[in-house]
Amino acid sequence: MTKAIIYGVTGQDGSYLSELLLSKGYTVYGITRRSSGDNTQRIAQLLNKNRFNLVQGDVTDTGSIYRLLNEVQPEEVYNLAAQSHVGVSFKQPSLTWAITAAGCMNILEVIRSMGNRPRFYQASSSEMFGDQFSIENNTSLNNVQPSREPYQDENTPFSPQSPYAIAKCAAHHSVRLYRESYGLYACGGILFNHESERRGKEFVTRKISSYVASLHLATQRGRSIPNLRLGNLLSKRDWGHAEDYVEAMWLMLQQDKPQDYVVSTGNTYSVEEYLKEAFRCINIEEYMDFVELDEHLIRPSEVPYLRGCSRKALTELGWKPKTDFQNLVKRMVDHDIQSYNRHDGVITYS
Ligand code: NDP
Ligand code: GDR
Repeated sequence: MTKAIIYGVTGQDGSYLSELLLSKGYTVYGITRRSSGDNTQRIAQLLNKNRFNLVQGDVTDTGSIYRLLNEVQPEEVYNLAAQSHVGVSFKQPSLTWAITAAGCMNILEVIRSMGNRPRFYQASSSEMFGDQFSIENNTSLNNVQPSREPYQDENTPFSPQSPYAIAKCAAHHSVRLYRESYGLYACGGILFNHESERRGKEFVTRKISSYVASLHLATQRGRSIPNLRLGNLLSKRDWGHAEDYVEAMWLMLQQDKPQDYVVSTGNTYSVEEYLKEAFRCINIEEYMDFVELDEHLIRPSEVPYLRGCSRKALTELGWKPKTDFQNLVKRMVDHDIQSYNRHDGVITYS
């Protein structure tokens, strides 16, 4: 039976990846850091499954990584642990570095020291591209449609624009270095934004979908609620669904040769377009009547445009996204409306 360790199991991706690996017959060791409160809402449905084990650990603590990996002797290790909020990384840069950059190095070092080395997946990010993009005539992103729009792929240079992105670049380069210097089977999945019904509420898509749900409920009850405060509405993101993206993580570790891959939909939309689409789900066209721009939510530096080209993942991994933008927004808004209705104003992750 294949054993996998997942750092970051309590997060959005950790929960979907656990479900995927369990469905493939794996035994999963999900690592959670010590918390004074319950941080297992996204994996509540897995806690009493036979092949799922929740174990305490932390990527900043190398000794615990060493003991755990040597005790479990897994075939695969997925590092999804991070301080993953770009805005927060400007306020807590050292913590972001310790978890997001050094945490990856800590795991790599332990794997390097092992006799039976597990395969390693690192959650790299499109944020590493920053303000860089490539242009090429007649590019076919995801081999779906011809296009002349700028895009990012495995050959686009990195130009990180936040402490978070700097930390992710350091981790990504560490993965490459350990692969090339020590022969580790280690891959960096350069994933573009992926969202879901389990997305953290502080990320813009979930912030909007949960607001729209609460507005819908309030209107039905004849009440009003304060406006939604947002920062930059102009930035463009390539948004997919997390459930599709964890499959690409797994596929990367099943190849003959370890490599890095871009994972994306190939389509880009502005934050304002997401906003518009979300309000459309509750039949409101005049969405700006409910929005206030808050300059405190504007970041010191922004990533203006992300649109990934996943041709390599498509041709080599056979991976393809299944959920398009309109479907993603609808799924998130519908889920939040149902969740508000069921739990009387409380939003859930399942
Ligand atoms: P989340 O923020 O939802 O999850 C992050 C996870 O890391 C949580 O389980 C968190 O635990 C855990 N964690 C934080 N600090 C530590 C630590 N010191 N030791 C162990 N675990 C820790 O992120 P996502 O699921 O959205 O993303 C997964 C990974 O993919 C992250 O590394 C993220 O940076 C990266 N990524 C995400 C993208 C996206 O669009 N979602 C795109 C590209 C990359 P706790 O629950 O206790 O906070
Ligand atoms: P991002 O996601 O920074 O792309 O990082 P986020 O949802 O935080 O921001 C997307 C864009 O929306 C703008 N924005 C706001 N963002 C937030 N969070 N809150 C707001 O109120 C708001 N208003 C406008 C932002 O400025 C930005 O342009 C995500 C994370 O999951 C990372 O971990 C991951 O690596 C990248 O995606 C790919």
